[in-house]
Amino acid sequence: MTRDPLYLVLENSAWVERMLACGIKLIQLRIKSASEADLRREISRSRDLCARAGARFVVNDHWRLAIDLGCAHVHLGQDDLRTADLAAIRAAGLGFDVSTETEDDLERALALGADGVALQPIFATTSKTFERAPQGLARLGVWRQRLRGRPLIAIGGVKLEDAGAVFAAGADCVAVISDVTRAPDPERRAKDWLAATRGRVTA
Ligand code: TZP
Ligand code: MG
Repeated sequence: MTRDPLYLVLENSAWVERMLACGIKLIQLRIKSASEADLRREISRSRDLCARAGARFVVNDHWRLAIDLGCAHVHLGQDDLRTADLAAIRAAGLGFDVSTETEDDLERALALGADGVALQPIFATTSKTFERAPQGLARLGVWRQRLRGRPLIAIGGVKLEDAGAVFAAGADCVAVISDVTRAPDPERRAKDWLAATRGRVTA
């Protein structure tokens, strides 16, 4: 899929609606704990909101529901890869991105033909727990070389003030949670991100 350089990772459809209203064009719905009924409702609603706004919509983790609900793209972690049926995902016409931390993860993502690869976490973050130290910017350059033209997503601890350096280090796309959703004025921050990233050419 064509990437927008700015990728917001959001925890419910209310956030999706708010951020679409700001002009965000690439959104991941990341719900870690909910009943199947709630998941179905949130995924369907977010899918429809994104479609109406002309935004790309990515479902984190829940690849079976993403297939069932006619979504176009999923994001899978290394744990998800242990159980995900990639043939079924492909057969249903979905694309998939994969999270990576190590060289082994990267090799796996490449071997599986991931459509995009996320490197995590670039900087320290409180939005997700990691055992390893943050990757740092130089590691993005290593991933860039190995991925060739495949899209590279930078995620974890990235603030608007870092965006230029993160793109310069090789990222095509920056995925963000807290710098927008925990900003004093999330709408203002989303718009500032859009202004800073508009016009970037991405993979
Ligand atoms: N996956 C890797 S790092 C991360 C996720 C969901 C957290 C990103 O959140 P923040 O607040 O932008 O660091
Ligand atoms: Mg996952």
